[in-house]
Amino acid sequence: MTTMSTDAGALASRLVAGDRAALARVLTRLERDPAAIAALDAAMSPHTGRAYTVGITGAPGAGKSTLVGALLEDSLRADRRTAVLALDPRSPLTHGAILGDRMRMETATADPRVFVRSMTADPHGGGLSATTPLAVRALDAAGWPWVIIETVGVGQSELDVVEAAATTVVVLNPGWGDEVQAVKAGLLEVADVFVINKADRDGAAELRYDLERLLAAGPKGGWRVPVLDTVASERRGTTELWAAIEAHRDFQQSTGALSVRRQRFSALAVRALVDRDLRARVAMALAEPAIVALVAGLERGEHSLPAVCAAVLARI
Ligand SMILES: Nc1nc2c(ncn2[C@@H]2O[C@H](COP(=O)(O)OP(=O)(O)OP(=O)(O)O)[C@@H](O)[C@H]2O)c(=O)[nH]1
Ligand SMILES: [Mg+2]
Repeated sequence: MTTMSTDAGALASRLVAGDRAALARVLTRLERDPAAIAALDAAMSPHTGRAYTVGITGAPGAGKSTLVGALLEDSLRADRRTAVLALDPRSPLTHGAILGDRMRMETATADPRVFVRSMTADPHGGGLSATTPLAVRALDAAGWPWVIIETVGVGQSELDVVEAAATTVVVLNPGWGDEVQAVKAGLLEVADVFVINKADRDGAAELRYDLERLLAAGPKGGWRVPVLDTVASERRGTTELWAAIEAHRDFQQSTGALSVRRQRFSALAVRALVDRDLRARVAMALAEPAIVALVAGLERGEHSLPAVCAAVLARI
């Protein structure tokens, strides 16, 4: 145990000193080695609190990865050091698309000013994974001033990214009749910036009109949510997107909203790990012979369901 935490401490010091290989190893261990998390995070913790996180979310195929690739190219031009966490869905059906994404973004990453890492999203993770907040903290401790998180999907259950990010960018496309419905169903509240990507296609003006009509209801806590057109595949509109993100950051810094967002991120980080830990303990309790027997008794009408649940809860 002592050697393990010393290892973790040494690895974390290298990460803090800017060693990319150490960062990559830490991210792998955070994902795969739950026993190492405590020592790693403790060593990195004093170096966190400076990174600015940007969430990029939107329906599958909206062009999120292309957009992030374009934002990275802009970062290189502007000397803005930027790290990316790209969340992959776990479904094997989309595996081809995942590899495509990884390759598209990782071509930009030979440059030391950018860093790209893929992570697998949990089925329960709200579009993220239990270790995403830990990974964000690692990138923060490693000194990355900008951390972009690309999530999978954007259903009602994939909105955890909103809690993870200081600025949330929602990517929509023209010509999708249900886009504005989705906005009404909750995206309006979560978007700090709207992007109409694939603005080279028909229907961009109509989508903008619909969005602006919905947004006219009033500025969100004093922030006027901008609607930007982009053609990510041609890197059009991405400089303006960076400008909007920076304007939102400045706005939040000046109003104090940023510290509220940082607290929300911390709460998410705690919840994600506690959730995962509880799920593991419940699974362990359900496998215990005494509990298996109680569950069997439930079938025969020997116990009430709440009584069995109470027995499980008493075990964890
Ligand atoms: N016409 C046009 N096509 C685009 C644009 N941006 C991206 N695409 C294309 O849209 C397709 C999907 O792009 P991705 O960047 O993989 O989309 P994504 O949102 O990351 O997709 P998932 O991660 O699978 O949800 C690709 O074929 C892109 O080349 C754009 O501005 N205009
Ligand atoms: Mg993608």
